Amino acid sequence: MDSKLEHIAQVLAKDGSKVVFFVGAGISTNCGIPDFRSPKTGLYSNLQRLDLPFPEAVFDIDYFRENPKAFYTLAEEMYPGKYLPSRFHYFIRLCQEKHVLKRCYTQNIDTLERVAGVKGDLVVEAHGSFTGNHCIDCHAGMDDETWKKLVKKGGIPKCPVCHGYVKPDIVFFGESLPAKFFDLWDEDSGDDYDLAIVAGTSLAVYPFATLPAEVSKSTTRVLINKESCGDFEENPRDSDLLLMADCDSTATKLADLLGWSEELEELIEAGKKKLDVEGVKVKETVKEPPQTIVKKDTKKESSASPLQKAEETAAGLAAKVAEAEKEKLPAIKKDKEVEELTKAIENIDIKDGN
Ligand code: CNA
Repeated sequence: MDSKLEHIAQVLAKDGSKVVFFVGAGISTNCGIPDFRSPKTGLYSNLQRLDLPFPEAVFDIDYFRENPKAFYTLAEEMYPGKYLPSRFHYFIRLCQEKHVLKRCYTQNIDTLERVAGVKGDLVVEAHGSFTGNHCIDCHAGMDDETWKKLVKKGGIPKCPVCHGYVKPDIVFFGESLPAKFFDLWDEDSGDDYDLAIVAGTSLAVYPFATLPAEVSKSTTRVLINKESCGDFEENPRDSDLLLMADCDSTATKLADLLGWSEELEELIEAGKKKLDVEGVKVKETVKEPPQTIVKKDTKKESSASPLQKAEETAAGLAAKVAEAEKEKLPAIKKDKEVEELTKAIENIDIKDGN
């Protein structure tokens, strides 16, 4: 058995251990929700149908003010209630049950940590979530049911008070992160965690991406991701543990090592029963998926299509760079984004939008 996994399991099994998670879209891809930046499958590779000037525009507040339609199309597809948590979400929950979970910082807006049963005070949704909607002008609230009904009909929810657009409380590029994020990180960052588990994120969006760099030197940092990224690449520590692997298969292996497998399965089964959701797009949670190691240079080699819309692509990139230059997207690490976009463009697989 992998000695890194054994080390992680030993820490998790210890009484009084303290673990913090920093997670991103990669922990929800097995639920059927695409991430942003995975080549071919990521949202940014499949947004041609929304006719955007650059991929991030769909989550950009300035673009949204002028062209809200693209976001609402995507929001209808991504709205919570259609997806079940992944094995990894339930593993986080199990850490809570074992009293080792101190906090889970998530960039995800899908609320699947909560759906898996992680308590609200232990989850920090750094980029907000679909729980709540507000007018972008006067900030009046709108209840979820009304908002959903309007969007489902293909409409654009407008504020009954001032007629501004009403959007869910997810943080767009150009907007501030919730106060809860800053307040809790102020509190948590001084803590000596035993483990900081970073999973399913490219660590490309700031300020979230700085969190792993800010944990104390005595904390063992773990990266569970299909590729290396962020501070793990730029400022690696001797004690870092890199697992270039699927999140769910790693959860399965850790649960096996810890003797938690039965409880993990029970949580997953109970979750499925409880969430009797119409039209759930569940990819059966993986039991033994391959340990996919995606090396950066091999991604480039895969299926570059000659059918790309070169003009659109070039225009998109140029617009993206111009936007970044103007600091309109402060949260994005520019060079990395452009590099990722270039790769995504090489791998575009035009889908029919269903
Ligand atoms: P990202 O930039 O798309 O990166 C995802 C990372 O996860 C990549 O490095 C992938 O290689 C990796 N990955 C994908 N699937 C797996 C897997 N099964 N196992 C291990 N690794 C995997 O996404 P980030 O979260 O880093 O970017 C932050 C953005 C994404 C936030 O603003 C989110 O709001 C936004 N986002 C959220 C969701 C969601 O809520 N589910 C979906 C799409 C985007």
